[in-house]
Amino acid sequence: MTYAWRSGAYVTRRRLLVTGAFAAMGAVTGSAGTAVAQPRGMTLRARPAKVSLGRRTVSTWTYNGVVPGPSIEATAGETVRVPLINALPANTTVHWHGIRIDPRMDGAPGFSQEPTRPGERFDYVFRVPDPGTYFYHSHVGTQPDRGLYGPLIVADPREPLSYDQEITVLLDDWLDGISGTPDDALRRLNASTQHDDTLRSAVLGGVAAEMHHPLYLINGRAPDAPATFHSAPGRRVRFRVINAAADTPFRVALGGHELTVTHTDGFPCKPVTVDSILIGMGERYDFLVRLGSGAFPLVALAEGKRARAFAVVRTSRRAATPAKDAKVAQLTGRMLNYEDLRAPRADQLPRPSRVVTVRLGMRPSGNEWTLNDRLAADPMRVQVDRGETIRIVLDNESPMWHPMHLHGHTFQVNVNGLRGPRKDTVNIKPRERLEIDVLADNPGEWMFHCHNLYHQEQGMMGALGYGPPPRRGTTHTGMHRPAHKRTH
Ligand SMILES: [Cu+2]
Repeated sequence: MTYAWRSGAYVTRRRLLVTGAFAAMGAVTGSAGTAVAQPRGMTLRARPAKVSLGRRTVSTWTYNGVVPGPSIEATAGETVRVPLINALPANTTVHWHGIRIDPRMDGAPGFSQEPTRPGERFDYVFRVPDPGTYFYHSHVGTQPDRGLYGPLIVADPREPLSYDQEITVLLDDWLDGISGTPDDALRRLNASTQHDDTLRSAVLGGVAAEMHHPLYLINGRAPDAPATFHSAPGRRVRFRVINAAADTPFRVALGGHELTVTHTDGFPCKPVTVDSILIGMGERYDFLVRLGSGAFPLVALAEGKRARAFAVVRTSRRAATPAKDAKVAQLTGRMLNYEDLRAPRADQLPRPSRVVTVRLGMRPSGNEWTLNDRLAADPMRVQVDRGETIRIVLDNESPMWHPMHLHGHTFQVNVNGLRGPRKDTVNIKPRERLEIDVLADNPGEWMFHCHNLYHQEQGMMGALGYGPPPRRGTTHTGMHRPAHKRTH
């Protein structure tokens, strides 16, 4: 534990990523936040492993043999060094989701980086310009629906919030090694033109997902052997919630507590207090909670799926452990809306100078998803000039919601003419139009895609690029890209 003098009060800054196995022993992983910048590094070895998800052990692909992968922690302004060693039987990359990164380090195969081949190594070296809650994951094929993801937490050297403890929560849906592999799941979807009508969610305006996953996880643990986060009554805790799932939007609540939301996708927002948050794939929310005394269910309801992920927040040794199906009144209380969220003045982007429309569509096949009628093989491209701000109107003409993610930038959502939150991933419901303002401040050729992994693999992948399109067969960095090395 370290103490730092801030605004006339001692602030305790402790960071805890508690895995279920460690929590069961009363131990925690993670390191104390410090005021002194230190070089950060962590080798990621992508490799097959057997992992325990609670009562169930599965064979999957991991970073360093654990799910989630190790927590990578840095301070804004630092340079992070992460050698990737590929011990998988397939090409892979690491994408640093939400980071305004050097494009050569973005892990976007076919855009700005060659994938790393089996047995090879690639050194990711990049600066993290902005504090906040991020994560990393493979960006090759269906690999993110295996165990290839982990948290990336960037501390603010001038953290304005005061709190006693941090808890990082990674949400995931899991099928690998239980109902085949994610590639099997994609093949099943590609062979079907019908959507499963049981997967409906009122808050997402229709069918919410492509499939039922057998398990829903918090920090790699299923509800039958949940992660336990240990704290103390009266502590003010900063939760950092990351939705790393492939196909599951979650509604998150903590039994008996309100949540004061402070950050959207890493960036600050004007604090707003709610009972629950809806979090799409690729989104992150930070919220503060003053904990009561007891043992409380932390629940992530899988929207449309009649299932949940579950963990326990314990501040009392004596309190009975809540049941995994415990009723949590907050789930049906006031849910966070984008309309509730405002970026503070310092984080507002310049007004846009022009408007571009991107239509989200579904082909009559029912299993191909388009951006401006185009599929990933011949992608839509939004062209920008360095320094301009453009407004992108996301017009969802398809019958499903989509969490759209832009690489390399954080945009500002324009909510009913008001200056909404800074985000890099935004949910658009069926038949909804939503405006995002993008400041073109990071030249490169960037992915712009649906973060439903299966929609991405069924075509919903476009580009945002600076200046004229790159020549075919080259990447933004000018590397020759031989046809045989294409990943899809
Ligand atoms: Cu989608």
